[in-house]
Amino acid sequence: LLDNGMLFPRESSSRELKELNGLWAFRADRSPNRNQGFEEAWFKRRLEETGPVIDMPVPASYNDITQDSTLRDFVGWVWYEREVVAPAHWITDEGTRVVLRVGSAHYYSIVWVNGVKVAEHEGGHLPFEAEINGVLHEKPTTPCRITIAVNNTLTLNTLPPGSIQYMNDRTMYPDGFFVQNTNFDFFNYAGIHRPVLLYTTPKTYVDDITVVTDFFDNTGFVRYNVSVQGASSATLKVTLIDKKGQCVVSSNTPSGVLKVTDVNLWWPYLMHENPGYLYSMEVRLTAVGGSSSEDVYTLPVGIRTVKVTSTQFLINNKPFYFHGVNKHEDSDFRGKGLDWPLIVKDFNLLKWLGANSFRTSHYPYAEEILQMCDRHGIVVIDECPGVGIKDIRSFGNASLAHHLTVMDELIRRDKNHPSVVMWSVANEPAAEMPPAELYFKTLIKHTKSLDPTRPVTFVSDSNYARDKGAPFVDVICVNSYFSWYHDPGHLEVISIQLNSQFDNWHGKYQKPIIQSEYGADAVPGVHSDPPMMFTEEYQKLVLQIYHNVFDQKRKQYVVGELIWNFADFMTAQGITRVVGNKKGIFTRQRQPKSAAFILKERYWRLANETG
Ligand code: BDP
Repeated sequence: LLDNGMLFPRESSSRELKELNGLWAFRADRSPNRNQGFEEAWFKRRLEETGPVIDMPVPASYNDITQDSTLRDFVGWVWYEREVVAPAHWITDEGTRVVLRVGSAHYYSIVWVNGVKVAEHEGGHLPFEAEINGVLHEKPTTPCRITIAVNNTLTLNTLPPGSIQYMNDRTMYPDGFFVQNTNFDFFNYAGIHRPVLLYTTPKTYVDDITVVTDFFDNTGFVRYNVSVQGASSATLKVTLIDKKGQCVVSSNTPSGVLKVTDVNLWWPYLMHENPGYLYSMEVRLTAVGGSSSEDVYTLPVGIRTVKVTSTQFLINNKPFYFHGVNKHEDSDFRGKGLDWPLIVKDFNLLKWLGANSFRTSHYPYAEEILQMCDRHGIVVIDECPGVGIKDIRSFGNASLAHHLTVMDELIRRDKNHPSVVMWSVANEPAAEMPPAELYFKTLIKHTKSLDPTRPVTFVSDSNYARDKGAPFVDVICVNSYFSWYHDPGHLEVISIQLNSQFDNWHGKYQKPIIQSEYGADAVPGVHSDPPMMFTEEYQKLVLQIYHNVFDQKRKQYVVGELIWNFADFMTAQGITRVVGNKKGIFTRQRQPKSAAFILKERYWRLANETG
């Protein structure tokens, strides 16, 4: 198990923060074995001293920044570097702990500070950090050099998995030719995708906080646990503050239960006139002994419950119906890089649409996005990067061990977000393969042991009768593309096939069902009547026919519908993708296709009917 916390870095009276976003020096290691950077120890000197560099924005994927297709499609190590001058007192003050944090970098990262390795991390969608006091320059005026090497290679044991295929026929392929194969349908964008920053804490500090909430009548309960690192003895004060800034309850113990009278519950968007209510939990820690220092960390807390019955998904004991979307972190130029204008635009579009939820298909999104969900009451199914687990070798022990670690890291980061109501451990794995049974049994049991309070699912596209993972999930999530991947062009099959799908799954498992994906590609501006595949009319009709069936089944046990996809997104090049996947109801530039208006009308109607 992981031995330290991963609290979102926040400024406070005891913590400072310095963002390192902006331009970094950059070079892809194009040597045949992609190993020149290590052989020549590029981290030991300034990057521009070891070869040519270009400007690279952070955060951003590097793929779409230049005009060079070989960089867009690059596989291997790329090197980032920048210098920073830390405030002098960070270095001179004995009591200050300086931490370097990378929000995420895809896929494998190694970090050096002043030539000394400080961190190594596998996995492209979760943060990692290192305490760097020991390697900061002693002279406060000297800049400190940060080097980050990132490798996007995916193998059978990475998450998501992939494989490298060498083409050795020299009559067909140039020397050294290889391709990165993947089993997922989005571009394998790479680079430093989320903010890099330095922050400080005192040497005795709040390392982690866990909250679990409940309520009874008008009283809310916040069960909390604070873990502290540093001095062996410290005193602690925990205060819960409401939106008006009033202290509602406080305590002096590192763990306990805070009782909140006249509680304001956290409600989803459109289910309540005041959605997304957050309290602030201020933790004030005072180290006792030698240098008595204070650390202050404030965590937003939403008080709500989640429960699942055989036919319902309950939030605060009220039936919740997911009318929402699947998304991607994806946009022009930035690829998967965190971008505030895009994030805020997307939230405005979600609200315009009347969407109350989304799934983080197919990997954990930036924590900044979850914070927005908390504040706006957008409900989240939090998915790990377990997408494309199709090869039987990706069900082996090495893969499973890494998958368990990813769940550790995901839950450590996201456990306190009220918006997160369910974990999804995978998308469309080959769940009918024999090893899938033990794999999912182990994975879901592990997830539940890390967080006993939230339901767990994985998203299935396999046959209800042969799916070996479904017995272990709390909610059945099914993807289907009737009249698209099956019976293309035959809209008349949708009703019967969708009804059978629901009857079969619920008949077998007696669990609530979410239609976790459905949809059709539409090239914006392409029209035909009668409708044909790839036109806006066809996309609209597919949705409408699905909706008619949802309307019958949601009175029984269907608890949600998530369109595939919120917006068009980039994929690998291939014969079924016209510059990316076009199943968005918005274009990649976030303009509506005809289907968006159908969905908007429906979601607002559902909001009025179901709350
Ligand atoms: C589903 C996948 C999703 C794809 C979608 C599609 O879960 O990632 O993008 O199909 O093909 O099977 O559009």
